[in-house]
Amino acid sequence: MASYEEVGIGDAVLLDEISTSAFVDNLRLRFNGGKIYTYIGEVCVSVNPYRPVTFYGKDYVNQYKGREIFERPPHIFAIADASYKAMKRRGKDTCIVISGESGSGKTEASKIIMRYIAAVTNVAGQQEVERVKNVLLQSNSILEAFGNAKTNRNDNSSRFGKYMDINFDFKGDPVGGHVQNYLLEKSRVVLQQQGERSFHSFYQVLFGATDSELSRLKLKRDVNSYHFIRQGGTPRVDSIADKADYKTCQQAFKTLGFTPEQIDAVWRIVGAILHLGNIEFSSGGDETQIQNPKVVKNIAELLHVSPDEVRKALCHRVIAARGEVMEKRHTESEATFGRDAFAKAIYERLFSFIVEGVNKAIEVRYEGLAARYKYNTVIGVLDIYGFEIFEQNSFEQFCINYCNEKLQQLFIELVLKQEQEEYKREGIAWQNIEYFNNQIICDLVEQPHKGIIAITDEACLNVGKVTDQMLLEAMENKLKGHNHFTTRKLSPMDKELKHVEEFRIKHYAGDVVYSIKGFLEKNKDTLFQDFKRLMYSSSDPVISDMWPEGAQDITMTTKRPLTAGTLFKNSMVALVKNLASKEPYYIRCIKPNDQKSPVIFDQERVVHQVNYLGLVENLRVRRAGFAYRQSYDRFLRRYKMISQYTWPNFHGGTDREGTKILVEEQGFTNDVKYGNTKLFIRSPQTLFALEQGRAKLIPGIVIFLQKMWRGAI
Ligand code: AOV
Ligand code: MG
Repeated sequence: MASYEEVGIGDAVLLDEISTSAFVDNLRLRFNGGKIYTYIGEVCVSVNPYRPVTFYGKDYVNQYKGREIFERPPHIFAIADASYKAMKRRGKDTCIVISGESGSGKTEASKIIMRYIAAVTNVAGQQEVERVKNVLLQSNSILEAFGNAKTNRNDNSSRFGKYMDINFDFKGDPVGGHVQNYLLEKSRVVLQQQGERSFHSFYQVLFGATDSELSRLKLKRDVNSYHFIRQGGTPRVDSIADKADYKTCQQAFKTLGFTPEQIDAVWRIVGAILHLGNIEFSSGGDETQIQNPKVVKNIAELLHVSPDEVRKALCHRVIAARGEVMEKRHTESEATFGRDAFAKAIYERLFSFIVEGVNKAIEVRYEGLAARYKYNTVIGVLDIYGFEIFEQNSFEQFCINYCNEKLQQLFIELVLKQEQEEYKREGIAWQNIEYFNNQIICDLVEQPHKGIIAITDEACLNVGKVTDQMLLEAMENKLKGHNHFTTRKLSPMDKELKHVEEFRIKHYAGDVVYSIKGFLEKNKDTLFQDFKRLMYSSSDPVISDMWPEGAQDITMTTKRPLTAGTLFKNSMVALVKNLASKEPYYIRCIKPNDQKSPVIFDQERVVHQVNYLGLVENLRVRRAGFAYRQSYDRFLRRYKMISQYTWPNFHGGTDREGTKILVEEQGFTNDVKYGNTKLFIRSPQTLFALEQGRAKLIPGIVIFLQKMWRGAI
């Protein structure tokens, strides 16, 4: 609450003026004063401090534990606590949705929330709960090792989406959980932009494994020897300790109960991918050959398959036509394409295997008490890849940015809905506030038949005949005139669209130019059957089990699998449905500058983010009706000292009546409305006055109480 704050205004609802500049000025003031959290009612805005801060320790946990949001200065702990209390006291499933652009602090926020929940639970010290908490916390280091990478926006950028449910028993202790992962950006395995890296795991093993481990993986301790991971030209990153992270990751695998055989297989697959990247093809005559058979041998040894089968799978594909099985030799470019698809697929499968392992370690075990009560509530924490714009944007950025559109849509619906419902529930009249509704952009992407995903799917049906350029033309035909979509052909005067193979989407968070190149292939996501059979043939059961579809008979016709775009869309629809069924809490993360600096507050960048996150509209909605609301009992408890009729206790009736007497005596009647269970206060000034009245009296009350305790009164 404002009166506690020494820097700026803690809850923007109390600002004198509601405007973007007033809101951002306040954020800047607070950022410069080391206050990174600011509320808009119960929404927590977090500005990335880009430096280690000291306010997450046990002392802070104690300050926020069990308290109401408005009682203490803004902090992410208060939001975590509110969500935890709603779950524990009211039996509600809740979720904490963390959003913001790449590098704004979402992943850090999700970890802080999990550590807070771990810190406030299990006072009885039960062993199983301790184990679950430990697994929940340690799972992060593995998931980040395999799913995060350095990008030009963030040294530890999440390249997958993560939604984690934490299950609680009837006492409010965590008894298990579940991780749902969303689309890993697997193209990174074979390709990185300048200044970026592949997934951390590759560098961790090269810098962290012992000499003997490396020699078993047939690897050299030299990033530049491996084509797949050297393209970005930045093998070392100051903020990343690959060697130590490798150790942490190994330890986490053990804690999570991965067997030594599984851990060994994980790193052998990572090693095999590094070797795969060095396979070179030549096409002497029309025979595509592998130039470096030694590398094939290494791959075969690591995957426990026959070298001859590796060579065959890389150079041919077996096809069944009219019941006949034939071998068809790849062209050099087909072979390179196959190799890359193979590397991406086995990494993606490995990642799913790891997520599955994490889930096995944290799934709820209904033993003992938990079995008897089976009472279970959930807190979900969503940490997903943030909105991003790169030099070159492709299918992956398209999916990531669509995901952010969906989350923004959810925010709009829920924040408005919640507010409206509260007024309705409490019997208070209310008027709508206008938002920019991004539903139109969600539709542009996901609508059946007319959306970009549907158009791309349709093009993918015509195998071999359609090119990316033709896909773009199909989009131009169907989306002509759409306010949020354009191409060079549709807007010839547009200087930004330099190439014919580009299209631009006007996202809620900014304009992004995408290159259509690779869209069809990435959507189809082809992997030749031969590789599936190869992996299934592995004599290592860990690897073979990852590829059950390799057992399938070649002559069997298979149903066309869903495309990557449609799978992603379906998973987003399911995610939003899940989140909407829970009581949501929001953390809105803001990136103060693009230099990762703890001292720069780039006004323009922040204004941009505040605008697209709709924070000022959020603030208006919160203020339009009533800045503050409080249940009658809490209100009375907090302010009863102000009135002689209510101090030290009100005996003349209900809390509502006591509240009414206090409000009338103070002359605030015209500024409040009495809801069914809560008092609604319209203007921040009233709250200020109440707070000041309280603050003035408190020193006197403290002295009074001290004297009383000492027996002086
Ligand atoms: P993101 O999750 O939002 O980006 P991160 O949580 O990875 O962003 O934050 C990026 C970096 O900012 C971290 O590695 C820290 O160095 C710093 N940082 C963020 N929050 C804090 C904090 N509360 N205290 C100290 N440092 C912080 V992305 O995953 O790229 O969308 O895809
Ligand atoms: Mg992240």
